[in-house]
Amino acid sequence: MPLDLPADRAEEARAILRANDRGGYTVPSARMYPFQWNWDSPLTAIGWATFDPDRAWREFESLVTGQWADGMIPHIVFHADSDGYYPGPDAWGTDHAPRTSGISQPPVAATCLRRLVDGAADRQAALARARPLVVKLAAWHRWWHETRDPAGSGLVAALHPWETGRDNSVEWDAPLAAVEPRVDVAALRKDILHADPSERPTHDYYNRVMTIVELGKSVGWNGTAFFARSPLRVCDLGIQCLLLRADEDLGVLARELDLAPVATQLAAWRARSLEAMARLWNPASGAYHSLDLLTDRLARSVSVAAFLPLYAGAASRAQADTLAATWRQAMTACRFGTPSTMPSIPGFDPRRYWRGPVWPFMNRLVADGFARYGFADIAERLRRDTRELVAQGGFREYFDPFTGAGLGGKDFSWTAAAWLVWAGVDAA
Ligand code: 9WN
Repeated sequence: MPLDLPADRAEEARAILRANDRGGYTVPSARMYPFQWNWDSPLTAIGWATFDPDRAWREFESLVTGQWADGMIPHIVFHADSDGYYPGPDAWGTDHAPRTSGISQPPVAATCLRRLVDGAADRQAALARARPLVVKLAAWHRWWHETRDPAGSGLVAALHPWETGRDNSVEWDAPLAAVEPRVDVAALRKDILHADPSERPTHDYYNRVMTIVELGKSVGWNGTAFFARSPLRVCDLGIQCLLLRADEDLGVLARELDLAPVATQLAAWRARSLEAMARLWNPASGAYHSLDLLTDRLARSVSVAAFLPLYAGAASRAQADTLAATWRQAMTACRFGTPSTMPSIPGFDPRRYWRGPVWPFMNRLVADGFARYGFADIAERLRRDTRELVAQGGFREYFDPFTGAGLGGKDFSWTAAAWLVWAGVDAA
């Protein structure tokens, strides 16, 4: 049955991107997140590309101005001052112009860049514009594969829950329990002024994650020292899979640009990471999991990242079938897919940040993965669910998987982009 959609949703989505534009970069949400975020930015750029391709390119070009000498592209670039967010630049205490945070975020940029090139009217001009970006993104991928995997195990490490982008996921409860809080930042928080506290992490969580920031600061944000000393070191299934996919996509661009050594290096990293994926599979749960690299324990939680091995092309046929069954099982409890944590997991909460709610942009990635393995029905179900969520709840940050209620920030950039490139587009 066709949905009864307001005719102007696409125009509303474009208006959100324009309103969140700060001149070359897009803030995720005007009041709540007033800077440029690493993984929001390319996922938003592909939305810009549907009506203003030049603006899409500038989104990438502004993001890489935050790149550090060691290759890292930080999770926030503070291009301009704003007092609406904590932790701001002073709390991070990094030494870079423009000012940045000290950690990274999931590497989706190369995949989005490939999409931009593939959609360009003039491919040769697009490749020429992509060249400096490809070189910079390859340096960032090197940072993941070397600084964050010094032993060359094929599993890259996140040192802070915010690096995973699924900041408050149940997956990080056990690793964070081992981080002794050494600061009290409750009075400094601004997120709970913009969103209902019951939809946000606890004070105890903030004290622990800011303790990790203090540790990073104490070692001068030196990548090697931070890796060695961080009290939290996890292989996040999300980063691992998004990097696998991004290595593949960056490799395609590098080959076309005659950057043969870069392409060869990317293929070698990808092969090593693919092989290491076996360590993340648990046949008993029928899913992949994140791994605590300090204790060598797989997370018990099954999160939305469990389906990203499909997006990465890392699952076998049999594993893909098992993952489809796992997804269908979770959906017997939910009206809207995909919950960020499966409802059967202790700690699941349908309204709290990354512990249950649905993120529209994440649905697009999961749907892409299922489609890649031939599950067109799941992909289409996800598109329709996302369409309905946004149609009835607006361009919110996240949604309750039971009721569909819109939660978190409003007028969200990557939700608008997911509409423009996917959820609001009629199926072929
Ligand atoms: C910390 C901007 C970001 C997203 C993350 C999401 C949330 C920040 C926060 O907002 O994280 O990076 O302060 O909660 O969890 O995925 O990139 O939209």
